[in-house]
Amino acid sequence: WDSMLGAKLISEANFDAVWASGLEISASHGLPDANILTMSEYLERASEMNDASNLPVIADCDTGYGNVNNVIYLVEKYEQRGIAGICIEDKLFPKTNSFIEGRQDLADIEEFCGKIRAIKETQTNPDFMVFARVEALIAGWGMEEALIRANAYSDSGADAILIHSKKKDNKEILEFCKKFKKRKPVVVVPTKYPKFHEKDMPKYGISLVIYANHVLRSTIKAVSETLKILKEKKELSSIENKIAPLAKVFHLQGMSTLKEN
Ligand code: SPV
Ligand code: MG
Repeated sequence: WDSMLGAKLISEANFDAVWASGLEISASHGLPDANILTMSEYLERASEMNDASNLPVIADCDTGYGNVNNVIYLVEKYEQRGIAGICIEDKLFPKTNSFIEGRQDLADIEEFCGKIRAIKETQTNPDFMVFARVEALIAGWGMEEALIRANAYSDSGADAILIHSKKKDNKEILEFCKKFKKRKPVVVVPTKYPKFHEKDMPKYGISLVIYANHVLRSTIKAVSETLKILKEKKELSSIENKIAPLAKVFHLQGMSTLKEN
């Protein structure tokens, strides 16, 4: 899926920010979400999203692509390209997507805190944000571990805590929020627990929701359906009302400005 068109549509739909998803960027290259791509490749896409929309871009930076020195370099580069904030997760490089079954090794707490402190010391724009993502629940290390980490990352200067869960309901997220006591804004990614309604989130201290893969998944389905119809050589007119009109394409391309010029 296209980063520039995607960001334009997100902007048109009046969202507050664009999530430069590691999963989506990897998938758009036909590659697993496992740091097969390099930092520069992820940055290139995040940067395209930033250029194409008037929204802040929050970039998924996985584990920071290495140790604290990689993270320092990353912050310099992402800030230079105007990215509004980054999210780093407490796993080991190379990470794998949180929903892949099997072992998910977690970073040493102190080392991860060092990365957060380094980001805060390196950033030159005071508004540049770092979300620290806690993977303890994903890795099966339990609630206590998740809270120890969320508190340590908060103490190290994280602007928000992203708590990730792969449970089918929101129970562990709610337990986390209650015990975390709104120490920092909480960010959630309700891919696996879609019944948790946004209107019920603020009272638990949840300030931001990331719809991490819904655009990619809807694109895959829509494109596959169109291709099926084309391949079956049904009448072309049968898809005409299912796809965007060319006028929409011209609009996204800025054709009217071109004509005016
Ligand atoms: C992403 O969009 O790449 C994320 C969210 O990190 S998740 O896929 O749920 O890990
Ligand atoms: Mg990711």
